[in-house]
Amino acid sequence: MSPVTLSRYLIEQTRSNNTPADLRFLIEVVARACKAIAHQVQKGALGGVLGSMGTENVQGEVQKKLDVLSNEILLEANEWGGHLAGMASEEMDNAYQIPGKYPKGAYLLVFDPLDGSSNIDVNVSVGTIFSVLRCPDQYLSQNDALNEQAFLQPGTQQVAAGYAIYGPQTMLVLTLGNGVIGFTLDRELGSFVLTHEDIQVPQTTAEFAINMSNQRHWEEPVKRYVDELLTGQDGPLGKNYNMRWIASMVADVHRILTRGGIFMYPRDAREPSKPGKLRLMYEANPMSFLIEQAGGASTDGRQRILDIQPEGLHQRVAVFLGSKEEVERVTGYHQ
Ligand code: AHM
Ligand code: MG
Repeated sequence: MSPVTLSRYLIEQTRSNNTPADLRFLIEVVARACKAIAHQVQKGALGGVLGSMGTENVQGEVQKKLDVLSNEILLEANEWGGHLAGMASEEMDNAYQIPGKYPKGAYLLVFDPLDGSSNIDVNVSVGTIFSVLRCPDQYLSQNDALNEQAFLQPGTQQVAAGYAIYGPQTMLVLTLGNGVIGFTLDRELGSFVLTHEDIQVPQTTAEFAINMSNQRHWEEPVKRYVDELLTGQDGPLGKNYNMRWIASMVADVHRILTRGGIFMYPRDAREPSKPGKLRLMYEANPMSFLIEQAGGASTDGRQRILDIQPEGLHQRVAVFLGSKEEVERVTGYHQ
Protein backbone atom coordinates (compact mmCIF):
# COMPACT_ATOMS: atom_id res chain seq x y z
CA MET A 1 0.00 0.00 0.00
CA SER A 2 1.30 3.46 -0.82
CA PRO A 3 2.25 5.52 2.23
CA VAL A 4 -0.26 8.00 3.63
CA THR A 5 1.56 11.32 3.58
CA LEU A 6 0.53 14.27 5.72
CA SER A 7 -0.96 15.96 2.63
CA ARG A 8 -3.09 12.95 1.83
CA TYR A 9 -4.16 12.57 5.44
CA LEU A 10 -5.24 16.22 5.58
CA ILE A 11 -7.16 16.02 2.30
CA GLU A 12 -8.98 12.95 3.60
CA GLN A 13 -9.78 14.87 6.80
CA THR A 14 -11.28 17.64 4.69
CA ARG A 15 -13.55 15.06 3.05
CA SER A 16 -14.54 13.08 6.13
CA ASN A 17 -14.41 15.63 8.97
CA ASN A 18 -14.92 18.93 7.16
CA THR A 19 -11.47 20.18 8.11
CA PRO A 20 -11.45 23.62 6.41
CA ALA A 21 -9.10 23.95 3.45
CA ASP A 22 -7.30 26.94 4.98
CA LEU A 23 -6.61 24.98 8.17
CA ARG A 24 -5.23 22.15 6.06
CA PHE A 25 -2.97 24.62 4.28
CA LEU A 26 -1.83 26.07 7.62
CA ILE A 27 -0.83 22.66 8.97
CA GLU A 28 1.05 21.87 5.76
CA VAL A 29 2.98 25.14 5.97
CA VAL A 30 3.86 24.52 9.62
CA ALA A 31 5.00 21.00 8.71
CA ARG A 32 7.15 22.38 5.90
CA ALA A 33 8.74 24.86 8.30
CA CYS A 34 9.43 22.01 10.75
CA LYS A 35 11.23 20.14 7.97
CA ALA A 36 13.43 23.18 7.41
CA ILE A 37 14.11 23.43 11.16
CA ALA A 38 14.92 19.70 11.28
CA HIS A 39 17.43 20.29 8.52
CA GLN A 40 19.16 23.08 10.44
CA VAL A 41 19.13 21.16 13.73
CA GLN A 42 20.67 18.16 12.02
CA LYS A 43 23.59 20.18 10.64
CA GLY A 44 24.78 21.01 14.15
CA ALA A 45 28.37 22.22 14.31
CA LEU A 46 28.78 21.71 10.55
CA GLY A 47 26.19 24.42 9.92
CA GLY A 48 27.63 26.80 12.51
CA VAL A 49 24.22 26.84 14.20
CA LEU A 50 25.18 25.77 17.74
CA GLY A 51 25.78 28.13 20.64
CA SER A 52 24.16 31.31 21.89
CA MET A 53 23.08 34.50 20.16
CA GLY A 54 24.18 36.59 23.14
CA THR A 55 20.64 38.01 23.39
CA GLU A 56 17.74 37.35 25.78
CA ASN A 57 14.07 36.72 25.04
CA VAL A 58 11.13 38.28 26.86
CA GLN A 59 11.46 35.64 29.59
CA GLY A 60 15.03 36.76 30.30
CA GLU A 61 16.40 33.49 28.91
CA VAL A 62 19.51 33.42 26.74
CA GLN A 63 18.56 32.79 23.11
CA LYS A 64 20.39 30.11 21.19
CA LYS A 65 21.19 30.63 17.52
CA LEU A 66 18.77 27.84 16.67
CA ASP A 67 15.97 29.45 18.74
CA VAL A 68 16.22 32.56 16.60
CA LEU A 69 16.68 30.69 13.33
CA SER A 70 13.70 28.41 14.00
CA ASN A 71 11.55 31.42 14.87
CA GLU A 72 12.48 33.10 11.58
CA ILE A 73 11.75 29.94 9.60
CA LEU A 74 8.25 29.69 11.09
CA LEU A 75 7.47 33.38 10.57
CA GLU A 76 8.69 33.45 6.98
CA ALA A 77 6.87 30.24 6.05
CA ASN A 78 3.56 31.42 7.51
CA GLU A 79 3.34 35.16 6.87
CA TRP A 80 2.49 35.20 3.15
CA GLY A 81 -0.10 32.42 2.72
CA GLY A 82 -3.18 34.44 3.70
CA HIS A 83 -4.28 31.87 6.28
CA LEU A 84 -3.24 33.76 9.43
CA ALA A 85 -4.39 36.89 11.23
CA GLY A 86 -1.25 36.87 13.38
CA MET A 87 1.39 34.85 15.17
CA ALA A 88 2.93 34.77 18.64
CA SER A 89 6.09 33.03 19.79
CA GLU A 90 8.18 32.32 22.85
CA GLU A 91 10.96 34.26 21.16
CA MET A 92 9.02 37.51 20.56
CA ASP A 93 7.81 39.99 23.18
CA ASN A 94 4.68 40.93 21.23
CA ALA A 95 2.40 39.41 18.64
CA TYR A 96 3.77 39.26 15.10
CA GLN A 97 1.78 41.35 12.65
CA ILE A 98 1.21 39.95 9.16
CA PRO A 99 2.99 42.42 6.80
CA GLY A 100 0.52 44.75 5.06
CA LYS A 101 1.43 43.47 1.59
CA TYR A 102 -0.11 40.06 2.37
CA PRO A 103 -3.77 39.19 2.97
CA LYS A 104 -4.83 38.08 6.42
CA GLY A 105 -6.75 34.93 7.27
CA ALA A 106 -8.91 33.44 9.97
CA TYR A 107 -6.37 31.73 12.23
CA LEU A 108 -3.81 32.54 14.90
CA LEU A 109 -0.63 30.52 15.23
CA VAL A 110 1.24 30.36 18.53
CA PHE A 111 4.52 28.49 18.89
CA ASP A 112 7.64 27.65 20.80
CA PRO A 113 9.97 27.44 17.78
CA LEU A 114 12.59 25.28 19.48
CA ASP A 115 11.69 23.85 22.83
CA GLY A 116 14.37 22.37 25.02
CA SER A 117 17.08 24.79 23.90
CA SER A 118 19.34 23.78 26.76
CA ASN A 119 19.67 20.42 25.00
CA ILE A 120 20.61 21.75 21.55
CA ASP A 121 24.35 21.85 22.06
CA VAL A 122 24.49 18.37 23.61
CA ASN A 123 22.73 16.58 20.73
CA VAL A 124 19.62 15.60 22.68
CA SER A 125 16.10 15.72 21.17
CA VAL A 126 14.46 19.12 20.88
CA GLY A 127 11.22 20.13 19.17
CA THR A 128 8.77 22.71 17.89
CA ILE A 129 5.41 23.09 19.68
CA PHE A 130 2.45 24.83 18.04
CA SER A 131 -1.15 25.75 18.74
CA VAL A 132 -3.81 27.00 16.32
CA LEU A 133 -6.71 29.22 17.39
CA ARG A 134 -9.43 30.92 15.39
CA CYS A 135 -9.17 34.70 15.40
CA PRO A 136 -12.36 36.07 17.01
CA ASP A 137 -14.40 38.09 14.48
CA GLN A 138 -14.09 41.37 16.36
CA TYR A 139 -10.30 41.28 15.94
CA LEU A 140 -10.33 40.36 12.25
CA SER A 141 -9.35 43.36 10.18
CA GLN A 142 -7.38 43.58 6.95
CA ASN A 143 -6.24 47.11 7.79
CA ASP A 144 -5.76 47.45 11.54
CA ALA A 145 -2.95 45.93 13.60
CA LEU A 146 -3.99 42.76 15.39
CA ASN A 147 -4.86 43.30 19.05
CA GLU A 148 -3.01 40.85 21.32
CA GLN A 149 -6.26 40.19 23.17
CA ALA A 150 -7.25 38.03 20.19
CA PHE A 151 -4.82 35.34 21.38
CA LEU A 152 -6.06 35.19 24.97
CA GLN A 153 -8.44 32.26 24.57
CA PRO A 154 -8.58 29.16 26.77
CA GLY A 155 -6.98 26.00 25.39
CA THR A 156 -10.40 24.46 24.79
CA GLN A 157 -10.67 26.86 21.83
CA GLN A 158 -7.68 25.33 19.99
CA VAL A 159 -8.63 23.93 16.59
CA ALA A 160 -5.32 22.12 16.14
CA ALA A 161 -2.10 21.54 18.05
CA GLY A 162 1.01 19.50 17.68
CA TYR A 163 4.74 19.25 17.87
CA ALA A 164 7.65 18.22 15.74
CA ILE A 165 10.35 16.28 17.52
CA TYR A 166 13.90 16.38 16.18
CA GLY A 167 15.36 13.15 17.52
CA PRO A 168 16.78 9.97 16.03
CA GLN A 169 13.74 10.35 13.77
CA THR A 170 11.96 13.59 12.98
CA MET A 171 8.27 13.16 13.76
CA LEU A 172 5.18 15.33 13.62
CA VAL A 173 2.49 14.56 16.18
CA LEU A 174 -0.82 16.25 15.54
CA THR A 175 -4.38 16.66 16.74
CA LEU A 176 -7.25 18.33 14.90
CA GLY A 177 -9.55 17.57 17.83
CA ASN A 178 -10.41 14.03 16.80
CA GLY A 179 -7.61 11.91 18.23
CA VAL A 180 -3.83 12.05 17.90
CA ILE A 181 -1.75 10.80 15.00
CA GLY A 182 1.98 10.68 14.34
CA PHE A 183 3.95 11.09 11.13
CA THR A 184 7.62 10.22 10.57
CA LEU A 185 9.72 12.27 8.19
CA ASP A 186 10.82 10.12 5.27
CA ARG A 187 13.94 11.97 4.16
CA GLU A 188 14.06 10.16 0.83
CA LEU A 189 10.49 11.17 -0.03
CA GLY A 190 10.81 14.52 1.71
CA SER A 191 7.38 13.90 3.24
CA PHE A 192 5.87 13.22 6.62
CA VAL A 193 4.36 9.72 6.42
CA LEU A 194 1.62 8.46 8.74
CA THR A 195 3.23 5.90 11.06
CA HIS A 196 1.28 6.19 14.33
CA GLU A 197 -2.51 6.01 14.20
CA ASP A 198 -4.82 6.74 17.11
CA ILE A 199 -2.15 7.33 19.74
CA GLN A 200 -3.40 6.50 23.25
CA VAL A 201 -1.82 7.26 26.61
CA PRO A 202 -2.11 4.25 28.94
CA GLN A 203 -4.32 5.15 31.94
CA THR A 204 -1.87 3.76 34.49
CA THR A 205 1.89 4.06 34.65
CA ALA A 206 4.94 3.44 36.77
CA GLU A 207 7.10 6.17 35.24
CA PHE A 208 7.42 9.81 36.27
CA ALA A 209 9.31 12.86 35.02
CA ILE A 210 10.23 15.85 37.17
CA ASN A 211 13.29 18.02 37.74
CA MET A 212 14.19 16.66 41.18
CA SER A 213 16.76 19.39 41.80
CA ASN A 214 13.88 21.78 42.58
CA GLN A 215 12.46 19.53 45.29
CA ARG A 216 13.14 21.91 48.17
CA HIS A 217 11.12 24.65 46.40
CA TRP A 218 7.98 22.58 45.72
CA GLU A 219 4.60 22.95 47.38
CA GLU A 220 3.50 20.35 49.95
CA PRO A 221 1.16 18.30 47.68
CA VAL A 222 3.98 17.72 45.18
CA LYS A 223 6.47 16.85 47.91
CA ARG A 224 3.99 14.34 49.32
CA TYR A 225 3.27 12.78 45.91
CA VAL A 226 6.92 12.43 44.89
CA ASP A 227 7.82 11.04 48.35
CA GLU A 228 5.17 8.37 47.77
CA LEU A 229 6.55 7.58 44.31
CA LEU A 230 10.04 7.22 45.75
CA THR A 231 8.99 4.86 48.54
CA GLY A 232 7.77 2.51 45.82
CA GLN A 233 6.51 -0.89 46.81
CA ASP A 234 6.98 -0.10 50.51
CA GLY A 235 4.86 3.07 50.33
CA PRO A 236 1.13 3.80 50.00
CA LEU A 237 1.12 3.37 46.19
CA GLY A 238 2.41 -0.20 46.51
CA LYS A 239 4.54 -0.31 43.38
CA ASN A 240 8.00 0.72 42.24
CA TYR A 241 8.31 3.72 39.94
CA ASN A 242 11.04 4.59 37.47
CA MET A 243 12.16 8.15 36.70
CA ARG A 244 12.96 9.72 33.32
CA TRP A 245 13.78 13.41 32.83
CA ILE A 246 15.02 14.60 29.46
CA ALA A 247 14.51 18.34 30.12
CA SER A 248 12.99 18.72 26.66
CA MET A 249 9.24 18.90 27.15
CA VAL A 250 8.67 17.62 23.61
CA ALA A 251 10.76 14.52 24.24
CA ASP A 252 9.23 13.88 27.67
CA VAL A 253 5.69 14.26 26.28
CA HIS A 254 6.56 12.11 23.28
CA ARG A 255 7.64 9.33 25.62
CA ILE A 256 4.39 9.65 27.56
CA LEU A 257 2.32 9.50 24.36
CA THR A 258 4.29 6.42 23.39
CA ARG A 259 4.26 4.39 26.61
CA GLY A 260 2.57 6.41 29.37
CA GLY A 261 3.93 8.27 32.36
CA ILE A 262 3.39 11.48 34.25
CA PHE A 263 5.24 14.72 33.51
CA MET A 264 5.38 17.42 36.16
CA TYR A 265 6.64 20.97 36.19
CA PRO A 266 5.03 22.26 39.38
CA ARG A 267 4.94 25.83 40.60
CA ASP A 268 7.69 26.42 43.13
CA ALA A 269 8.94 29.01 45.57
CA ARG A 270 11.91 30.22 43.51
CA GLU A 271 10.00 33.04 41.86
CA PRO A 272 6.67 33.33 43.68
CA SER A 273 5.24 35.68 41.04
CA LYS A 274 5.63 32.99 38.37
CA PRO A 275 3.44 29.90 38.61
CA GLY A 276 5.88 27.32 37.26
CA LYS A 277 8.36 27.51 34.41
CA LEU A 278 6.39 26.43 31.38
CA ARG A 279 4.27 28.77 29.31
CA LEU A 280 0.52 28.31 28.96
CA MET A 281 -0.12 29.46 25.39
CA TYR A 282 2.59 27.65 23.43
CA GLU A 283 3.73 24.82 25.71
CA ALA A 284 1.06 23.73 28.19
CA ASN A 285 -2.05 24.28 26.05
CA PRO A 286 -0.97 22.43 22.88
CA MET A 287 0.54 19.58 24.91
CA SER A 288 -2.59 19.35 27.08
CA PHE A 289 -4.80 19.22 23.98
CA LEU A 290 -2.71 16.35 22.60
CA ILE A 291 -2.63 14.48 25.90
CA GLU A 292 -6.40 14.79 26.42
CA GLN A 293 -7.08 13.77 22.84
CA ALA A 294 -4.96 10.67 23.51
CA GLY A 295 -7.03 9.78 26.59
CA GLY A 296 -4.71 11.28 29.23
CA ALA A 297 -5.25 14.19 31.62
CA SER A 298 -3.60 17.55 32.21
CA THR A 299 -3.99 19.97 35.11
CA ASP A 300 -2.09 22.74 36.86
CA GLY A 301 -2.67 20.84 40.13
CA ARG A 302 -5.87 22.79 40.75
CA GLN A 303 -7.79 22.81 37.49
CA ARG A 304 -7.80 21.50 33.94
CA ILE A 305 -5.17 23.44 32.00
CA LEU A 306 -7.38 23.78 28.91
CA ASP A 307 -9.98 25.69 30.99
CA ILE A 308 -7.56 28.42 32.13
CA GLN A 309 -8.40 31.88 30.79
CA PRO A 310 -5.04 33.33 29.69
CA GLU A 311 -4.14 36.84 30.80
CA GLY A 312 -0.91 37.25 28.88
CA LEU A 313 0.90 35.77 25.89
CA HIS A 314 3.84 34.60 27.98
CA GLN A 315 1.92 33.57 31.09
CA ARG A 316 3.40 30.65 33.02
CA VAL A 317 1.57 27.71 34.48
CA ALA A 318 2.24 24.62 36.57
CA VAL A 319 1.89 21.40 34.56
CA PHE A 320 0.89 17.85 35.53
CA LEU A 321 0.10 15.76 32.48
CA GLY A 322 0.02 12.19 31.26
CA SER A 323 -1.57 8.97 32.43
CA LYS A 324 -4.94 9.76 33.97
CA GLU A 325 -4.67 7.79 37.19
CA GLU A 326 -1.49 9.56 38.31
CA VAL A 327 -2.53 13.05 37.15
CA GLU A 328 -5.79 12.66 39.07
CA ARG A 329 -3.92 11.45 42.15
CA VAL A 330 -1.51 14.40 42.35
CA THR A 331 -4.32 16.85 41.46
CA GLY A 332 -6.38 15.35 44.29
CA TYR A 333 -3.52 16.03 46.72
CA HIS A 334 -3.81 19.76 45.88
CA GLN A 335 -7.48 19.92 46.79
P1 AHM B 1 12.66 26.40 26.78
O1 AHM B 1 11.36 26.68 26.07
O2 AHM B 1 13.41 27.65 27.10
O3 AHM B 1 13.49 25.39 26.08
O4 AHM B 1 12.28 25.83 28.23
C1 AHM B 1 11.35 24.79 28.34
C2 AHM B 1 12.04 23.53 28.80
C3 AHM B 1 11.15 22.34 28.68
O5 AHM B 1 11.36 21.70 27.46
C4 AHM B 1 11.61 21.47 29.81
O6 AHM B 1 10.59 20.66 30.28
C5 AHM B 1 12.05 22.47 30.85
O7 AHM B 1 12.34 23.66 30.15
C6 AHM B 1 13.26 22.03 31.57
O8 AHM B 1 13.64 23.03 32.46
P2 AHM B 1 14.77 22.83 33.59
O9 AHM B 1 15.67 21.73 33.18
O10 AHM B 1 15.41 24.18 33.63
O11 AHM B 1 14.04 22.53 34.87
MG1 MG C 1 9.89 25.94 25.48
